[in-house]
Amino acid sequence: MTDTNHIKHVASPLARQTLLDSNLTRPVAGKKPIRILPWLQVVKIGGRSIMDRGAEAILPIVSELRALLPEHRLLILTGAGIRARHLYSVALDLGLPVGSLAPLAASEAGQNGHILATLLAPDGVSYIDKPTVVNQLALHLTATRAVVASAFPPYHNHEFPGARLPPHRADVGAFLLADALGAAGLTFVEDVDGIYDVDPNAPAGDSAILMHDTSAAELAKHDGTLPIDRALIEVMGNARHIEKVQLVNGLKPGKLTAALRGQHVGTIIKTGATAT
Ligand code: GWN
Ligand code: ATP
Repeated sequence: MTDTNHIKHVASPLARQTLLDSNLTRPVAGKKPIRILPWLQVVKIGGRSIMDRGAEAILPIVSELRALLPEHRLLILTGAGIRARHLYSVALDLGLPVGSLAPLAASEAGQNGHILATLLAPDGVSYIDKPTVVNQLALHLTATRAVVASAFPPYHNHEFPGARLPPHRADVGAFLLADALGAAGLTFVEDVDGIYDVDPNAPAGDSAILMHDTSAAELAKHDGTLPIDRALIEVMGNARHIEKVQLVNGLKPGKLTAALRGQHVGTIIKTGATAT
């Protein structure tokens, strides 16, 4: 009889509390999470800014990634690009909800990943699907130096309905993964030298000023356009491990390599995570 009671009443410090009261949950949930893959470098390759440009932009990046393999173990994530934007316009015209748009766009990020992985296949690099990223990344990165996956997060029908376009896109997905894994770093590879005060490719972009350093808090106050998903700003503000990310120009050979070697060659964005 006593035994049955023990089994039914599993001892847990959270058993009798509401999980919404942070004063009660803090003693249990306040601990910093462990770093699952502290040696991992995550690299997000822009869909529109790199992959859509074809051979001219992709082949130099492939050479650079290939040369980096002896130095780093990489999770290479790809964004969606122009095909997703076309999908958005067709689907919006038809009145599809945001939860239907999210997986359509995500699949385009996956297609870019397949392209990149195919080019890196002779170096032992393969595309791995999301369940494999979640369950077997350590196994794969013990067998080989790098893998490629889709950067898009799998929100699908759970995508937040506040806007018609999915707010959680490839940049957010890449950051969420890197932070959850406690990776050593995250680098965004795009077609600009970093984040400017205004879009350098806009009509008045000639006088745009490059920000060498910025923070999630500063970007939250920025009114204009940005080369990263807006939702990434809030996600970075609540980061647990990744203290900074760097955005570099993948059209300039050597920038990605320098960034992975810890050099400041683009815009460094400080997140809300602290070292302790
Ligand atoms: O298809 O390229 O993973 O890794 O968000 O879901 O829309 O799926 O709906 O493991 O689960 O197109 O089929 O596709 O890109 O996302 O994948 O080749 O269920 O390996 O089956 O979370 O790859 O795909 O698009 O990433 O981003 O079969 Mo794809 Mo994506 Mo593959 Mo994945 Mo979505 Mo799965 Mo999924 Mo769907
Ligand atoms: P995805 O992976 O989602 O397809 P991406 O990572 O390739 O996207 P884009 O969305 O194309 O990136 O963002 C890069 C573009 O952002 C640049 O080419 C630039 O024109 C534009 N941009 C807008 N505002 C700014 C800004 N303030 N600073 C720098 N670039 C900006």
